[in-house]
Amino acid sequence: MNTALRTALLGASALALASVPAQAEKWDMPLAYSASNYHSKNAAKFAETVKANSGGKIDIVTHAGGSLFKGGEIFRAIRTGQAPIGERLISALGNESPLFEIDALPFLATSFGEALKLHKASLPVLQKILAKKRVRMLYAVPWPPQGLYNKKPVNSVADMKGVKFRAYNAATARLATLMGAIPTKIEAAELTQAFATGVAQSMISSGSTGYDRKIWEHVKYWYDTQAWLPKNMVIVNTKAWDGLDDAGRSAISKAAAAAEKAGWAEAQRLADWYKVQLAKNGMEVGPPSATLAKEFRALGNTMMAEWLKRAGDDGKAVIDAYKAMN
Ligand code: PCA
Repeated sequence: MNTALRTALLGASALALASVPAQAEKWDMPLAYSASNYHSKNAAKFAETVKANSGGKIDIVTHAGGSLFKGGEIFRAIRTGQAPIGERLISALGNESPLFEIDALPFLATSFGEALKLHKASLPVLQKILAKKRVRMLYAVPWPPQGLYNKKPVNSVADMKGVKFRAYNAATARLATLMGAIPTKIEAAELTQAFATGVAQSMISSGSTGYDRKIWEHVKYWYDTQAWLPKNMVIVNTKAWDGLDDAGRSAISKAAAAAEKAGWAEAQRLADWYKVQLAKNGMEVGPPSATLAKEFRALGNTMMAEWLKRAGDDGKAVIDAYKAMN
């Protein structure tokens, strides 16, 4: 190749490089739940919006179903910077702080309206705790109200004695123990296998997760106990966040606000639809018996008293702020 041609080619490729947006960021975003779930779809839409808002400079790629990091690994991965951004079930982080368990306390907030108030009341203290761990919450979206899945009919808590119970956080494990059931922690991504092999026979979760995992292949009953509405949150590593310019941070903040709004609306829209799908696939779906409802409330009171002891003044302050909103 003659020198003139080589110079021309090098010049052309340098020009091509220069036309790539300066410092385009590619961010991998681990998600624990299946790609078809509305939380994951909402995160994918959030990623698209960030890309559009940033003129292509911030390219977030979602990895659903625990494929990049498993649910139990996601918080640590983001805290340590292995992943800049990701989604995690807030109440599974009770070992980081009891405050994270506030949205999984039975019967504290049992409707979408109450859950939104609890979200607003708890957000400032949660952001403070997260900031100490070098993490920032961008948005949070609820799961529909939690109900009891079981292989056999449940008329009272006594029917749960010795049942192998799938827990997704410390609160559901504690509830199982209080019922006389035997808890095992299992991520949603591993649920189908756990029920198929008999490792789990029961759980408390929304119609959403039962639907995603085709739970009717293993379990016949779902009791609509409306016990609480836990939330997923999308969090970003503070160093990654601080590394963006103002325009980048604003692109993400705007997309996060839109995702939070859309996510709450979608959860609410789907809540009844999921119940219909469970019934259509042969499950018995209905309210708990008066006895079960009463016993559940009593267990909820025990758990609230236990939590208030662990969560101290910060916990009490959030509960008081929440109650003042009602
Ligand atoms: N589904 C998630 C958490 C709460 C819910 O409804 C799960 O079962 O893992």
